[in-house]
Amino acid sequence: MKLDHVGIAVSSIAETLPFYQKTLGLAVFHEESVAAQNVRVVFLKAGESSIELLEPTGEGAVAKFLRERGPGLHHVAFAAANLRAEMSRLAQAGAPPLEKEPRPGSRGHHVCFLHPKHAKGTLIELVGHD
Ligand code: CMX
Repeated sequence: MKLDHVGIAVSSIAETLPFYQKTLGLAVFHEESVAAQNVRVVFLKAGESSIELLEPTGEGAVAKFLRERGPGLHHVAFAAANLRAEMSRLAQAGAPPLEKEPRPGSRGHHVCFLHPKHAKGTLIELVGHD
């Protein structure tokens, strides 16, 4: 599986962007609010992959993460050519996704997540590129 993006939880995208844009020299190519997840996200191009900054807009996974663990690495996302097939394969391999069905994510893709307890301590996202 190819790395799709790395998700970083931040309290404020506005306060974080100058570091990624000016200090690291990355360019923003997508911005979106994901209402179902209560987050606003910004994607920056990093070679063939990208960095996703996630800022909470209300209560949810990212707000809780920031409260309990502070800003930083939130998830690692891989591109899946056939998301449903990959979800079945992972469930059979002892790493069942949190979702029974792919759910809508950002940039128009369907996604699923693997709980950190099934992924050696890191939240993993699969992004469907079917
Ligand atoms: N990375 C690593 N560990 C994490 C974590 C993360 N992002 N989020 C929570 N944890 C750890 C907690 O620190 C805690 O660890 P300990 O048990 O050692 O204390 C444990 O996981 C808690 O797990 P939990 O009680 O099952 O549940 P939480 O309420 O903390 O939720 C999770 C965790 C992964 C189930 C939830 O965050 C989730 O459903 N995530 C998927 C959706 C998501 O993250 N959406 C935001 C991104 C949307 C986008 O990219 O568009």
